[in-house]
Amino acid sequence: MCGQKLPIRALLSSIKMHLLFSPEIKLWWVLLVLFAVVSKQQCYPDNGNTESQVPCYFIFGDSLADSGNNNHLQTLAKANYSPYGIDFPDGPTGRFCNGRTIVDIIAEKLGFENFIPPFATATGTDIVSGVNYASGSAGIRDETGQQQGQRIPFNKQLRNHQITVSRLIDIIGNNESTSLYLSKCLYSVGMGSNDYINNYFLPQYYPTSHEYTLEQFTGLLLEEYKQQLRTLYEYGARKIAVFGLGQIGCTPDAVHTYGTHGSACVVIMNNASQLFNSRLKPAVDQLNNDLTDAKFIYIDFYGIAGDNGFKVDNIGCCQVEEGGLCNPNIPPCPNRTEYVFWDSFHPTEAYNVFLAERSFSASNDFYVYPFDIRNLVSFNQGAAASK
Ligand SMILES: *[C@@H]1O[C@H](CO)[C@@H](O)[C@H](O)[C@H]1NC(C)=O
Ligand SMILES: *[C@@H]1O[C@H](CO)[C@@H](O)[C@H](O)[C@H]1NC(C)=O
Ligand SMILES: CC(=O)N[C@H]1CO[C@H](CO)[C@@H](O)[C@@H]1O
Repeated sequence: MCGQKLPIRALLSSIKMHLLFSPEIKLWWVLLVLFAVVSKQQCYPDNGNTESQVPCYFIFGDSLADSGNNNHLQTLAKANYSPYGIDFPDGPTGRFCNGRTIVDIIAEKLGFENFIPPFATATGTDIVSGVNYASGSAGIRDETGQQQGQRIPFNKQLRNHQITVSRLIDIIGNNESTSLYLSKCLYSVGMGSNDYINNYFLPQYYPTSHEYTLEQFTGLLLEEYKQQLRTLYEYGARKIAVFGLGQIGCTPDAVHTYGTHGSACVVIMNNASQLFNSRLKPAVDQLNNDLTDAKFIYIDFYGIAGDNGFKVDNIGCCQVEEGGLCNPNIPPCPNRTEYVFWDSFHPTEAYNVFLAERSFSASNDFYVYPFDIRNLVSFNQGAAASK
């Protein structure tokens, strides 16, 4: 496949295809269409419809989206060994899953030929289709996850994105065209789980639960998160999907570590998720009100989770070691499509498909606000700004 290794002429034409209607390059129109036809014939001889719905997809997050950024870091939060990747075409890559993560599946639905490359290894023109900055154990707060070792907190992921933007300006050769290009891309952000799991609920390592009530801590998280999302906007993002927290009290690790006192899940941790989500939704409203040429959407993973029909939702498919990640020496369960959890924290590919489908094209509006990713990518910002 040549999707990430296009020759430079085809690459530029693919960038310019997405800028077709920008006035300054109208003159190039005919020439570019020619280029696009040529490049398509060279690249995708057997596939009729390969145009992605957006030119690029930038991914911010934690282990639910990490695709290899932690591989070279000194941390316990790594998944670049078997049986991780047992159902992934390239085997173990650093994904905390047996197969594709939710953002991989979203990229496929958008029509990308290749998975979005991790920042750690993306070079040259790889970055034009987007970059994945996600890092296992990372959080909104910089200190989150530090008991595991190195990680890339959201603040650092944003600085890495700034580096990508300047590389893109070099490739595209023009600041304004780059801004236009970046405004057409999809951005997804899923942070916050670790600020509870690998911070607030670990009083032996972090002082936060002594210093703040759950409400206060959640308030601080949301203040910081809103600021970070504004920074993403300042770097040119205009179509941003924000993932709410899932039921963090239902992971096999939470149940094992904290006990449930008769409930199915750890109630206080699920309360934390709900509190976070209940503040995130109005934050999305506020961002949409303040930044009228952008569109933020909120995806309710907590609600979606309540609706699943999986047979096994309380134990992971692989045998785990003490930290809750898979034991490399024991074969995982064979019937992976029947499990919600792959290890003690992370969903199986089958469950990721379930989440991605309901985020991408929702059959109703219960869990997407104000609409789904499919509508976000086709959203016309010009129309929104002139309202
Ligand atoms: C969780 O939230 C419910 C509903 O708000 C509340 O009644 C309950 O006391 C909370 N439980 C814990 C352990 O915080
Ligand atoms: C999955 O396979 C394992 C091992 O064969 C078996 O013990 C388990 O009951 C199966 N689970 C389901 C839900 O079929
Ligand atoms: C993509 C990008 O860097 N755009 C910049 C172009 O220049 C203006 C003004 O200097 C900046 O505000 C943009 O951020």
